[in-house]
Amino acid sequence: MNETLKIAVQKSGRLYEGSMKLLKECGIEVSNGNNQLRVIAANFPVEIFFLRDDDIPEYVQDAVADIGFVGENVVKEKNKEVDIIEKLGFGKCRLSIAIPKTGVLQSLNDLNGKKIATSYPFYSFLFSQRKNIQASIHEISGSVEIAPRIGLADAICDLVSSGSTLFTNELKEIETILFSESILISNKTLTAEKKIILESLRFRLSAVKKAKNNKYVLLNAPNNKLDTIFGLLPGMKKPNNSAISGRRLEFCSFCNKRKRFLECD
Ligand code: PRT
Ligand code: ZN
Repeated sequence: MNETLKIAVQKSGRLYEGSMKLLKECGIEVSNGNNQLRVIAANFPVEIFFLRDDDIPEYVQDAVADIGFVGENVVKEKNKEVDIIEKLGFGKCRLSIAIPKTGVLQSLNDLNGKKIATSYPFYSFLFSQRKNIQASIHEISGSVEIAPRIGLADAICDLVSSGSTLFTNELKEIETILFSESILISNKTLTAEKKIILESLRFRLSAVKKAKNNKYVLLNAPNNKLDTIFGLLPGMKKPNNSAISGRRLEFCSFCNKRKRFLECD
């Protein structure tokens, strides 16, 4: 039987573009999913399911999808039975505790007996237990940053990336409880055939990662300077050195096309 690997990605939102770009960089051709729940790749045995990010861990746990691209923050909060495979390098942010810039609260210890508003109640609770803070956790689904100003809570626990939302709302970060980025998660009981497809996808992902960390530098230089240049370039291996001495290319000054090789003087 020819199986396909079902990949869950965010339908719209901050992770959608990064997920689709990564699939494209892996050479997987899919249409962009506008108003579709599911698309099948043209050239690789995968199908993409477009879902709300909050639902992805559960769908992967329940094998509605085999794997998913989702924020580590969501995976930690939902606490489902999935395997965390690898980090994907986009959607970076941090989950932090923040308090009003001016006010009586100064540090984590001042949160005892206080209210923390968050969309991450499970992870915030775990953190407060670990730090032995007796705070009450108040779950809200959006606009967490306004909670202290409207008197709903004394502090917040929310995602931060640039920090401008906190700044605009006169809040300051006092503790980061999780550094997060998009990760690849997998169902725990993939068939042997699906595991092979996943391995092949992971091979492509690692090639994309390697390519992002490397640059291809092409330069012409005099022979007597090559050792100095090799010493300066932090390449993976010694750069390739092709001799071009004795010949040079001539380009047409009108169309810029290569005309011929000339012998150097
Ligand atoms: O509709 P759906 O449920 O799928 O999407 P969503 O609205 O729940 O999620 P979305 O698209 O906002 O975020 C998806 C994922 O992006 C999150 O789960 C994180 O993994 C990641 N991510 C990265 C962020 C941010 N950066 C981020 N800055 N998610 C949210 N924010 C918000 C944050 O909540 C706060 O309101 O941006 C604001 C802070 O940003 P700065 O730049 O002002 O600090
Ligand atoms: Zn969501």
